[in-house]
Amino acid sequence: MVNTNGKIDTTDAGVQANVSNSLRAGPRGYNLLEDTTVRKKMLHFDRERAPERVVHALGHGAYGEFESYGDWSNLSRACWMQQGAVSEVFSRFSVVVASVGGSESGRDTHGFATKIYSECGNQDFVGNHLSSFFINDGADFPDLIHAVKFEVDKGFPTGGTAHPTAYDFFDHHPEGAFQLMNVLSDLGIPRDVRHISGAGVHTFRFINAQSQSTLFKWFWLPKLGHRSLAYDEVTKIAGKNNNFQRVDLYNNIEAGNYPEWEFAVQLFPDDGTYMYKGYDLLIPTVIVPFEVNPPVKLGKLTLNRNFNNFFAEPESISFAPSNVVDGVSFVPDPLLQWRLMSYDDTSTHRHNSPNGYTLPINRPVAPVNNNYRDGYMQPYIFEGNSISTPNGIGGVQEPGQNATLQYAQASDWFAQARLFWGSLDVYARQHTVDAYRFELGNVGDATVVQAYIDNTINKVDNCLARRVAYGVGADMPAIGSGPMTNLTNATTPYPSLYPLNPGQEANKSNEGLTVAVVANDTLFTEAGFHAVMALLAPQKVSLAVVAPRIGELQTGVTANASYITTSSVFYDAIFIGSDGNGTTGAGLDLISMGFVMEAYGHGKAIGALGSDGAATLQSLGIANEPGVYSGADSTVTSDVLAALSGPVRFPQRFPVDDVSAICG
Ligand code: HDE
Repeated sequence: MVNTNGKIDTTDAGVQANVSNSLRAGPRGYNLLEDTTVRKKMLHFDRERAPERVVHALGHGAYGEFESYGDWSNLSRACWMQQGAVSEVFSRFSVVVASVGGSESGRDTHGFATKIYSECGNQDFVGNHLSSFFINDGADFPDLIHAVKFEVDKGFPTGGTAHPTAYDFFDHHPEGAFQLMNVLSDLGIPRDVRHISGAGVHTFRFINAQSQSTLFKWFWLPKLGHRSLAYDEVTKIAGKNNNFQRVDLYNNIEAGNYPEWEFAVQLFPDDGTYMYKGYDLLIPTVIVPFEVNPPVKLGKLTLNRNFNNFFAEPESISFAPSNVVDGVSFVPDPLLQWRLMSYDDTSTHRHNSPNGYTLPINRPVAPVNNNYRDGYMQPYIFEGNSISTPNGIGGVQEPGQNATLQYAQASDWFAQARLFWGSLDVYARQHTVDAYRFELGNVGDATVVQAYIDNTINKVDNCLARRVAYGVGADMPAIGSGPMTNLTNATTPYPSLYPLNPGQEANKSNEGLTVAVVANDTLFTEAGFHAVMALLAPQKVSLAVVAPRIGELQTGVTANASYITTSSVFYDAIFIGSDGNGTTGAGLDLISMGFVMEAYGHGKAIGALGSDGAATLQSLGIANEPGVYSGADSTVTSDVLAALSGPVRFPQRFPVDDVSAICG
C-alpha cells in the first residue's frame, strides 16, 4: 500500500516538481516542449486504463476470508480445506453483457469470482450466479458473446439480449434453453450481490493424499437467501443509479453487515464414466438438482473489507479457473477445457505482460519461485545465473513427485427447462412469460422470433410458447403441438431450482435492506420515528425519510432524501407517516402518492402508520390488499418486517394472463 497523504509531489524519478502549471513562453505564450514533467503527467493519463474485460467487464468486489468448517482431507489435500484453515479472499461480482459504465442491475447472468489466497497458492473459483450455462463447447463461446453483445453494424443495443443476433444464436443452440429460462425468470434480476448464489457450473475434481479422486460441483449459498427485483424497477434503477449493486455491497460492508456464503459441494464418485444417476457431468448445460444430490457444506466465505483503489484491485485482478492448488483438478468438459487457457491469455493481454501475477491483487501469499524471467514490467531483480530446472548449480529445485491423474451426451435440451418451468408458481411464470415477451418483442425480426418460439419454446412447453407468441403478435403454435407441463409448484420434484418461490426460504434475514417513510412538515412525527426505528434497527434495516425537501422538517424529524434525489425503486418497503391526528390521507400530495403507488405496483409491502393509516390506505384504494398494513406504529412496522422476511413481495398485484383462454 502507498499513502501519499501530505507528501510533496514528485516526478516518477523522485524529483520534487510542480505539475499543476504548464511551462509557457511568458504568461500568454505557447507551451514549451521542455515541460517534461507535465508531458509525463499527460502521457501517464493517456495510458491509465487496461482494456476492459471482453465479458464481465462491469464489476466490483471486496475482500474477506474463507474458513474451512472442518477436516476434509478425505476429499482433498488442498490446504484451504483442512481443519481450521482460514484464508484471505477477494471476490469480484460482475455482469456479462454490459460494458463498463452500464447498469449492474440489468437482466443478465452475474459473475461471482473468488480468489482464495491460501498458504499453498491461489485457488480461484470463477463462477456465475446461475448453475447452468448457454453452451457446452468453448468453441462456441466467442460466437455466443458476439451474438449477445450489441449488433456490430449498429452499435446497439448495449447491455441486453433483446435483439436478433442473440435470439438467432439461441435458436441454433437449444442446449441453452434451460439457462436462458433461468435468466428470463426473476432469478435473472437479483436485488444485489448479497442475495445471489455462486456456482461453478462445471464438474471439478478433488484429489486426496491417497490420490483418490472425487468429482464435485461447487456453490456459494447466500446466508441471507435470494432476493430479486421487479423488471420495471430494474429499468428505473438503471436510469437512476447504475451502481445500485456495488453501492449496496459497499455500504453494507462499511456498516458491518458482512455478507456470508456457505461453500457447498455436490459430490459424485469418480468411476471413469463422468455420469451420475443418468446426469452427464461433462455437460455444463445440465445440472444435478439438489434433491437428487444434496450439497455438503464445507466452509464459509465472509466479505468484510472494501477495496482501496478500484483500478488496482477489482479492475486489475485476474481470475483463472486454471488457478487451482494441489488437491483440486479438472474434468474433460470441453467448455472448461477452453476456459483453462483463455483466462491467463486474457490477463496477459489486459496487463500487456505475462507478469500480471506480480500485481499486489494477484500475487499469492504463498511464495513464488520459478524460472520465468523478464518481459514487460518485470518488477523483480533475480539473483544468480541458474535459469533451468532440474539444475545442479543452486537454482529452483523440483518439488516432490505429485501423482497426476488422467483425465467419457444428453440431447433432450428441453427437459430441464421444462422442469424449471414446472417449478415456477403462477406469478413467477407470468414474470418469465413477460421477460420472453420483452426480449422477443424487441427483437424486431419476425423470422427469428417465430423460429425461437417454434424451435425452442414450443419444445419446452406448448402453453408457454402460445403465451409468448400471443404477447408478441407471432403465430401461436397449434394446441398440443408441443409438450404440456402439468407440474404445479406444489408437485414439482425439484423445488430447489427456484429459490425465489415463497416458502422456499421462509424467514429470511432482513439485514442490509432499506425502507422509506413518506414524510412532510406534518406527516411522520418524532414519536413515529422512534417507534419505527426501535424495530428496524435490531434487524439492521435502514430507514430513509423521504420528503419534498432534505433537511429538518417542522415535525423535528430530519428528511435525508427528497423526491428529487431518490425514487421508490431503491427501497424494499414503504411506510406512510402519520401526523397522529387521526385525519385522512389528505396529507399525501400527488408526488408522494405516486411514490407509494409505484412501490405498490412493484409488489412491495406498504405500511401506513398511526391512527391515520387506515383512512390513508382507503384514499389510495389499496386498503384491503395483501401486503398492505395499517394500525399502531409498532404493529405496522412488525408486519412490514415480517413481510420482508417472506414472502418479500406480493406478486398477486401483477396482471396475470388468462391462461385457459390462450392455451385451451
Ligand atoms: Fe468466462 N471469461 N469464459 N465464464 N468468466 C472471462 O476472463 C471464457 C465461462 C466468468 O471477475 C474472461 O479475465 C471462455 C463460464 C466470470 O474478472 C475471459 C469461456 C463461466 C468472469 C473468459 C467462458 C464464466 C469471466 C474475460 C468458454 C461460469 C469474470 C476477462 C470456454 C462458470 C471474472 C477475464 C472476473 C471472465 C473466457 C465461459 C465465468 C475472456 C473462453 C462457463 C465470473 O477470459
